[in-house]
Amino acid sequence: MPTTNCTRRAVLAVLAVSVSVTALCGFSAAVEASRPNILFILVDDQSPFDLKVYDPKSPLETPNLDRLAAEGMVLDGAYHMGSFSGAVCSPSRHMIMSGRTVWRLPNAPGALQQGKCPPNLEQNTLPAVFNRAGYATMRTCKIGNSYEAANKLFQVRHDATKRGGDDESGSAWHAEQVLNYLREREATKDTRPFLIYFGFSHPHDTRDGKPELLAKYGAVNHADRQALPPSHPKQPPLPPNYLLAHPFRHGHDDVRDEVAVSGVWDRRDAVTIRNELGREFACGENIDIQIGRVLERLRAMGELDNTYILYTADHGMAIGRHGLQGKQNLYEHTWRVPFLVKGPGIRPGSRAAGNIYLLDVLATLCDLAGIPAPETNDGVSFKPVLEGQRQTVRDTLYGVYNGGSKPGMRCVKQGDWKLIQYDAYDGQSRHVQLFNLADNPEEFLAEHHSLPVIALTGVTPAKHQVNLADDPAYAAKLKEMQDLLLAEMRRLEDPWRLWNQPDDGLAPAPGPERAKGKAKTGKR
Ligand SMILES: [Ca+2]
Repeated sequence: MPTTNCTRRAVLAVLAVSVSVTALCGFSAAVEASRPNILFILVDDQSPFDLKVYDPKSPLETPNLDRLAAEGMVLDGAYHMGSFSGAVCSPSRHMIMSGRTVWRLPNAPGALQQGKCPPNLEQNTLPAVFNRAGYATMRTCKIGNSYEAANKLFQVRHDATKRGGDDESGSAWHAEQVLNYLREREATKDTRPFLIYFGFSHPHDTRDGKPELLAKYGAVNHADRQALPPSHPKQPPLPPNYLLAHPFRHGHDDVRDEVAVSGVWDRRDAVTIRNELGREFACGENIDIQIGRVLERLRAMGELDNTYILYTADHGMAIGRHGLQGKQNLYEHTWRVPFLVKGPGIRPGSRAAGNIYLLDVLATLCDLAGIPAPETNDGVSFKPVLEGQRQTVRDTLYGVYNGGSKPGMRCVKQGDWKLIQYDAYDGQSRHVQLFNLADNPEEFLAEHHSLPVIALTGVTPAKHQVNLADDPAYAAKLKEMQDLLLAEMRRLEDPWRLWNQPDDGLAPAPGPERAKGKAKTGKR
C-alpha cells in the first residue's frame, strides 16, 4: 500500500541517515581520539648551552629534559629571528603565536601602516587556529612583553609573572595551573585533544631561586649592590667565552639587561657572574622539576603517548659570555634557543640540525595536528625533520637586533659560516665578525686569547679560533656572506641598510638619521 510503502521508505531513509550518522559519529570519535595533544613548554630567557644536551659540561641538572631528549629529538639549529626592541621577548612571542617573520609582525615598526601585516592577525594565531579546529586550548605564562590579543584567545588562561623563590611565587605556580586544568578535564570528561601553552616566568631575572637549589649551585639571591656575592666552589664555572667586557660598543650598551639586572648590574667580575649562573641554574632545575610533575600526570592519565611535547625558550642569554649579560646580541648563546621535541613518530634519541626559527612552530603544530596553517603564516613546517625524513628545512638563517642604536646588528648563517655586522651610534661603531662555527663554536675573539682571560676561564682557544673578517684568506667568503646578508634583508623586508650596503632607495626608517649612500670608511 502506498502509505505503507511511503512509511517503509521513510523508515529506511531514517535508518540510512541514522546509520550514516552513527558511522560518522564513530568516525569522528576515532579521529578525535587519534588527534594528538600538544604540550608547548616555553621558558623565558635560556641559553641552549645551559642544558647538558647542548653542553655536556654544564653542571645544570635537568633529568626530565634529559629524558625528553632521550625519548625524542634534539634540534641543534633552532633560532629566534630577532628583535627591533630591547624587550626581545615581545617580537619572539609574536613570531611564535603568528608564524610571521620579524618585520611583518603587528608590532614591527611601520608594519601595519605599510601593509606588511594584515589587521586582526590575532584571528590567525596559535590559539585561534586550534580553537577553530576543535581543540581545547589552555595557557599559563608570565604577563607582559607578549602578544596580548592572541594570548586572550586561549579558552582557559591563568597568567601571572612568577619569579619568586618559593612555590607560590615561582615556577611551581605555572605547573599547578596545568595540573589543575588536567584535573578539570578528567572531572568533566573532556575528550577533545588539547593544546596547552605551558610558559614559565623564569629563568628570566630576577633569578630568585629556591633555597635548596641555590645551595646546590653555591649561589645566593644577591640583592646588595654595594657588595659582591660570596664566592663558592659549587658555583658553575665561567662560560668558556667569558670576557670582562665586550670589546666594542655593540649598539645597546645601556639597555636594562646590560646594566640594571638585580644581582649583576654592570659588573662582569668572575664572582658576580658565577653567582648569577648559579641562580640561573637553580631556576632552570626548578623548571625541570615542575615539567616532571606535569609529564608524570600525563603519564598517569594515559595521555603521554598521544602528546607532542615541545620544549624551548623565547631566546637565549649571555650571562658573562662575550662580556655581555643580556639578550640584546646575536652570538649563538643568545640568538639560538634550546629545542626538544618528543611525540608520536619521533625516533627516540634522534638529533637534527633542523635550521628552524621559532616562527616555524605554528606551521609545524598545525601539520602535526592535521590542520591547515593559516594563510598569514610565513613559517615552514619542520615535521619532515621530526619524522627523520630531512635534516633541515632551511639553508640560510637571518638575525636582527636593533632595539637600541640604529640600524643595529644583523647576522646571517649558512652552513658552518656566520657573519655578524654592527652599525651603531651614527657610524661610530661599525664592526664585522666572520666565524666558522664548526672550527670556532664559541665564537672566540682575539680578546679570548689574552692571558688574564685564559687565567680566569681555564680555556685556551686554538690560534685559528678568532674573528676571521680581517683575514685576507677569507676575503671571498666574507664577500659571499655579506651578499647573502643583503639578500636576506631584502627578502625579509628589513627596513634598514647598513653602512656597507646600497641604500636601496628605502625611506628613512624611524630613529636617528642615516647617512645617504655607501660609506667608504668605518671600522669593521
Ligand atoms: Ca624572554
